[in-house]
Amino acid sequence: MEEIKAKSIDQATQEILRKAKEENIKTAWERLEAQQPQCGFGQLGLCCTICNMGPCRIDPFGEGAQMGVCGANQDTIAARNLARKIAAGAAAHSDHGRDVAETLSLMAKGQAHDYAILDIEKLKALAEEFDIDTHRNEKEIVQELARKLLAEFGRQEAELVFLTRAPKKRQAIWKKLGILPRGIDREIVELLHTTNMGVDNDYRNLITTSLCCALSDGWGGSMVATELQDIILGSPQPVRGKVNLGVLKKDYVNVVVHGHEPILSEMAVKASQDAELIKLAKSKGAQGINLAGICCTANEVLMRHGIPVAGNFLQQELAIITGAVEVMMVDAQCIMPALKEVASCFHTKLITTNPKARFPGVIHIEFHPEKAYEVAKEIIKLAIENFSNRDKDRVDIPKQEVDLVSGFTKEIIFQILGGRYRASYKPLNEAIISGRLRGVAGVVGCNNPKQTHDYFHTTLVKELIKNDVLVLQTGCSAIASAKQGLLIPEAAEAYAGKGLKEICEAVGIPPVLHLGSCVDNSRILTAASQIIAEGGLGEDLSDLPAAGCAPEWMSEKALAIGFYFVASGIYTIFGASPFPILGSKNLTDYLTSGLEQLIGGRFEFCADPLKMARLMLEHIDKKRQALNLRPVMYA
Ligand code: BF8
Repeated sequence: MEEIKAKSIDQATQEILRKAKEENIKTAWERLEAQQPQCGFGQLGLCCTICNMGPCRIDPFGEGAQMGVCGANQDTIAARNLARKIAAGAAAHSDHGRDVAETLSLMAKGQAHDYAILDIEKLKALAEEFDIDTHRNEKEIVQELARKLLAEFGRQEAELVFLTRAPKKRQAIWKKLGILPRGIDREIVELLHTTNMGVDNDYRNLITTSLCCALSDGWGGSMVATELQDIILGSPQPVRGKVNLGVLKKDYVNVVVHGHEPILSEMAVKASQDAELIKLAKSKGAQGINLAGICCTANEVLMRHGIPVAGNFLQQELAIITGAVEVMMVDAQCIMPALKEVASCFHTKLITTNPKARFPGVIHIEFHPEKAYEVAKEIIKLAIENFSNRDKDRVDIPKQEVDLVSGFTKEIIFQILGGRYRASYKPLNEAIISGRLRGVAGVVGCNNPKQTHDYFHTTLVKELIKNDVLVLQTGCSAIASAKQGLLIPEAAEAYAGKGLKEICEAVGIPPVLHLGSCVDNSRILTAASQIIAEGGLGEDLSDLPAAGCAPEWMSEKALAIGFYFVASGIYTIFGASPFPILGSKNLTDYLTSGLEQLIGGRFEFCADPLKMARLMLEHIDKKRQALNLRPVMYA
C-alpha cells in the first residue's frame, strides 16, 4: 500500500496500479525498478557515443580517463550530449508545426476538404504580421500565409518573423549574441552539426548555439503550431471539462486519443459525434461513443471541445489496464513503446496513425489531411466492432473524474481581464504593480516515475497560489493540477492567497490557468511580451516578476522549452532529476549562474517542490524590488 502511494498521489492511478500488480502487468514504475541502478556515467553526462572510437567515458572521481579517445573532456562531452537533446526536442515541436502548416497549404489547394478556417480574425492578424495584404479573398490569404509560414522552416537568412513579438530590448540581446534564429530547420541542423565529433569543443559556445536552436522552437515551430491550430481548428474559449480515469464509461465504446497533433484527433471528435456511428455503437449494445484523451492531444481537444481527459503521461498504460478501452489511437510523441505489450493483455486495439511513429506488429491506419474524416471514421468503426470483445469482468474504472475549466489563450486572458471591448493586460499589470498579485509563474512539463506522480506539480502549484502568484500551466502539468481540483474558480477560495483570490473572484477565473498543450507554451511567451508592452513592469521579459518550472520533466522537448524560456530571460527550475550534466562542474555552474549575465535568465535544479516554490517566490520578489514595486499587499 505504502509502496503504491509512493508511486502516485492520484487515487485513480493508485487503484489501477494495484490492479496491474495483481494481474502481473508491468508499467513504467516496474520498468524503472528493473533499470536500477541506472548508469551513473549517463546520469552525469559523461558517456560519449558520438563517434566509433568510443563509447568513451570520463571517470567522475578524477582517477581514470579524463578524456575521450579524441581528447574531448567532461565539459565538451556533457554539453554536446545536452545540445543533441535540445535539437531533438526542438525538432519534435517544430515538425509538428510544419505538419499543421502543410495542412493549411493543402487547404489552400482545395485538397483538405474536412477543414475550414475557423478563426478568421486570427488568420487576418497573422497575415498582417507576415506582411500579407488582407484585402484579398480568404483563399489567396491562406495560400500566401501557408507559403510564408512553411518558408520560416527553410529560411536561410534574416530572422524568424515571430521574434518581433518579443520586447525590443530582448530582440537586441539576441542580436548582440548572434542568436536570432534564421530558419527553424537551419538552427536544428546547425546545432547537430556543432555536436559532431571534432566540431565545437567550447561548452559555452555549444550552449549559445543551443539557445538559438531553442528560440527557433519557442518563437518558431511551436508558435506556428499554436497559431495555425487556432486558425484551422478554432481558438479555444474557456470551457468546462472532466479529468481522470473516471471519464472512461462502462457502457460506452471508449476511444482514447493520445499524442500531440490535433489535426487528426479533431476529426475523431467529429466522428465520435457522427449519428450513423452512434447508431452503430448502439446496435452493438453500447450506449454510445465516449472519446477521451491522454497527454497533449488530450489538452488540444479539451481546450477546443471540452473532451474529457483520461490522464497525463504516466496514466497512458493505466487507461488500457482499466479494461474499458476499445481503441487507443496514437499520433506522435510521448507514446510509450510499452503500450503494445499492455494492450495485448486486454482487448484494446492500439492504432498508430502517423508514418513517423510506427510500432512493429501494431495496426497502422495512416492519416492524411486529404482524407482526414474518413480515417477518423474508420478508426472509430474499429472501436465499435471491438466493443463486443471487451471482457466485462476485467473492467475496473476508477470513480475519480474531476471538474476543470480550460481554454485560456493570450487573447482570452486579455478579454477576461479587460473586458471584450477594452481588452487589455492593464488590470493584470496593475494587480502586480499594486502588490495584489505577487507575480506570474509558468509551471509545465511531464511526469517522471522517478518521482511520486503529480506530487511535485501540485505541491508546487498550491504553494505558489497560496502566495498570490497566478499560475499558467500547459501539458501534463496542467492535467496534474486539474486532477487535484485546482483548475476551477472555486479553487481560489480553497487555496489562493487573499490578493489572488480577490482577482479570481472578481473576474471568475481559476487561480491556475490552463493554456493548452506543450507547443502552447508559446502562448506564455506572447502573453509575457504583451504584459511588457502594456507598461509598468520593465522593458524586457527578464524584468518581469515571473519564473518558470518543469517539476517532473522527462522529455527532450522539456529541455528545448526550458532553453527557450531561459533564452527569453526567464529564471527556470527543473525538478525530477537535474540535466544529465553534473559530471561537468563548469557546464553546471554556467547554466545555473554564469548564463544570467549573458541572457538575463538561468537554470536551477531542485528536487523539493516546496523549496522550488520558495526559490521562485524569492526570484519574483527580487524582480519586484528591482522594479521598485510596492510590497506585496497581503504578505
Ligand atoms: O508534450 S508534458 S509528457 S505529453 S513532453 Fe509529453 Fe511532457 Fe506530457 Fe505533451 Ni510535453
